[in-house]
Amino acid sequence: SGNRLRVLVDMDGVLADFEGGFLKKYRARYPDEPYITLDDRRGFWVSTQYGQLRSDLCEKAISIWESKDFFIELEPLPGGVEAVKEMAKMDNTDVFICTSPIKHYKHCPYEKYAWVEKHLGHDFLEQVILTRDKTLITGDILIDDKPDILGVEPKPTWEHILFTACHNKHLSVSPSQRRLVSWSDDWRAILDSKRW
Ligand code: UMP
Repeated sequence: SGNRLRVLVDMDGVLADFEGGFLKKYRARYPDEPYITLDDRRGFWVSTQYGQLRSDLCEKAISIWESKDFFIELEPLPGGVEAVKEMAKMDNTDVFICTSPIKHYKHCPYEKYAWVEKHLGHDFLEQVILTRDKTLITGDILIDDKPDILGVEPKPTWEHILFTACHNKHLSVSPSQRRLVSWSDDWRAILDSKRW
């Protein structure tokens, strides 16, 4: 493992369409309530923006992803599953899925494993890391759509590659922050830039 590349890949917003799945189920459950189009999404926290729209919509939003079958029914984002499978087959490359479960644990952790099994296969369950603190996980690269990834470790080992999502596309990030615009973007070059 000494000179192998370790890639950590986030799940919601990177492999699984959390935002699209949320909006579809929110509109079905609350057809008479206002909503935020994906084009108007700003900020990582859906619940915060819905709470700003009207205070009671914060808990209505939360009720959607706390429901049974929310996480398992998320559609894969274009090219993500294929990219992860290809990465995993590359020489000297280890891929882990690094995802934060919600604290309402009745369905989410189970369904995250079930999603990986369904889309990447049973053997890929070996690669799943559930953690609320990604700064504790050692890796060379973390591909994640959350702009600020903080935790108890002030100097994480990984370079955060910001995966573009509806909520972060307008953000001007620091010049040193690299982005992956989609899975059609050149993720292979980003991996190669970290090899030695
Ligand atoms: N999540 C919330 N509130 C929101 C948006 C997302 O709790 O407003 C949850 C969904 C995911 C987790 O389980 O946060 C995000 O995890 P990562 O993508 O950071 O792994």
